[in-house]
Amino acid sequence: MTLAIFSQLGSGYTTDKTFMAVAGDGAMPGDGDPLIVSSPIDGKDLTRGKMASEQQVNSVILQAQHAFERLRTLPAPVRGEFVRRIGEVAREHKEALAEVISLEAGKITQEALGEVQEWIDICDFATGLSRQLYGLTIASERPGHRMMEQWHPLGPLAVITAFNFPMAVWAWNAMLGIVCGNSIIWKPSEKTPLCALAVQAVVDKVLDDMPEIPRSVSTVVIGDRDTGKQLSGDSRIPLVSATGSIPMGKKVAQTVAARLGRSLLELGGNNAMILAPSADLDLALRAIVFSAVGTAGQRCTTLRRLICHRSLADKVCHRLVKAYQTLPIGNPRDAGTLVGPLIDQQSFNAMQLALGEALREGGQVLFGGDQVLHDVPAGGFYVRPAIVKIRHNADIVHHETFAPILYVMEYDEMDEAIAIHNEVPQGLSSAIFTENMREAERFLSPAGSDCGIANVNIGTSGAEIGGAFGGEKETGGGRESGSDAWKNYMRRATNTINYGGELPLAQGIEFG
Ligand code: UN1
Repeated sequence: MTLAIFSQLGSGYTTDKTFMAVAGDGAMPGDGDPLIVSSPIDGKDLTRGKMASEQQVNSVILQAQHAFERLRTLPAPVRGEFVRRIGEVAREHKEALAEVISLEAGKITQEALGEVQEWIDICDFATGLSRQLYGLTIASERPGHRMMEQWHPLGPLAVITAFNFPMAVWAWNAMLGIVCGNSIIWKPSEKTPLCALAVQAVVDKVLDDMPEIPRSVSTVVIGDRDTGKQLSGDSRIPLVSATGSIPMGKKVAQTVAARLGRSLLELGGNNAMILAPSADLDLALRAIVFSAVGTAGQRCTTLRRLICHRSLADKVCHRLVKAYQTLPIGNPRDAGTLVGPLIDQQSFNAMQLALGEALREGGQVLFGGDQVLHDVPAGGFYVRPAIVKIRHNADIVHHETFAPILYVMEYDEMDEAIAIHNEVPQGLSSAIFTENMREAERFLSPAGSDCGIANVNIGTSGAEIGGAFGGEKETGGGRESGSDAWKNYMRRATNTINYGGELPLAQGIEFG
């Protein structure tokens, strides 16, 4: 199918029939296994072709290595200018880029536009950062000596991304990674290759105007888990940044660790909100609905557990059910729709299995969970988001199901709420709604939420790019995007310089 973004940018990465499996420098159709890509909106094919073969991926790595050798010597602000211009082109084509996200990932238009905005924002952030890759100077214990640290580029980076943020997560990694002097090899989810190709078309457009940047600065390879495994196992790639499920992350981590490489992992969440008796319920309700049903429950930051004070539970459940009853579910491209489709049938099946499991474990479905078959495009998997009242320690509650299921559980004391909050293996995002300053501070304290993101009076999803994004425990420990996450993409060199005429040894050692 013909998408506006490719014609607007004059890119040949897709035709009516097929797609390129290597995009960027040396673009070519794939030699590997076949791939059919369909839209979650109506199940219709968007494109089909072949994925990149092992050999093709190998030559991409080689090219990325050469590009890195050039990039690392370019001044960081020049790399920043490149990224700034990528942001400009993304701005110009925001609607057309969002259209690809809606078609391929099923996001409603507002959220698809928001995702492109997240990419644009990180370009701005990274551009500023390109003049702020600071190291420290350190007081030396030796006379006539100076110590300092420098941050140097790392090498070609592999970026493995998931279907649910098919542009922004690449951008967090690549915009920072490039400013830090690295080349990027991107393996997007095989469910969203067109998003990656559209992004590459934007990069190409800027490359045409900036011959000083090596063309293999960022390359897309369309592949499946075998490509992921190949990239993870290749010691020419010092860092593999992977976003996706916990089982996928464990595989990547083990393969990368076996060669003592670095991995940056952003895996599953099982995000909770504590709703305290003093909470502003009108605000909380809005936050719950956006966090729990936004992106049809397919964000790693989606609200999955509501830990509600017993005194509020009935009222909150009642109001939530009312709100869920009016949610517009349907074609994500229609104005007004708030809940689009699940990504595919597998995802629908996983949701049904989880709901069955919840019932077996004594849960009570207060609303939804069923498939929506009327007033939605045929061929897609549309569901009514579910609200399930269940005990906090039911097994299913401790698993991430990538679908809109909100488990509601009750607590009596704040100690108990925090214990329930922290008892799951994942540790990405968290929130408390309270007007009580002590409770809020306690939630944010070392003895409070054990997550990488902890919020007060806002929901669990929809983080800004300026903060470091990521989480603890099985979420993988990585931090991407804002704050000092850039340090992940660089290597630190400690330098000691002797400007004196003596050679004093550290620790006062006399030698000879
Ligand atoms: C993800 O789901 O992988 O905080 C990322 C958020 C978004 C990013 C989610 N800014 O919900």
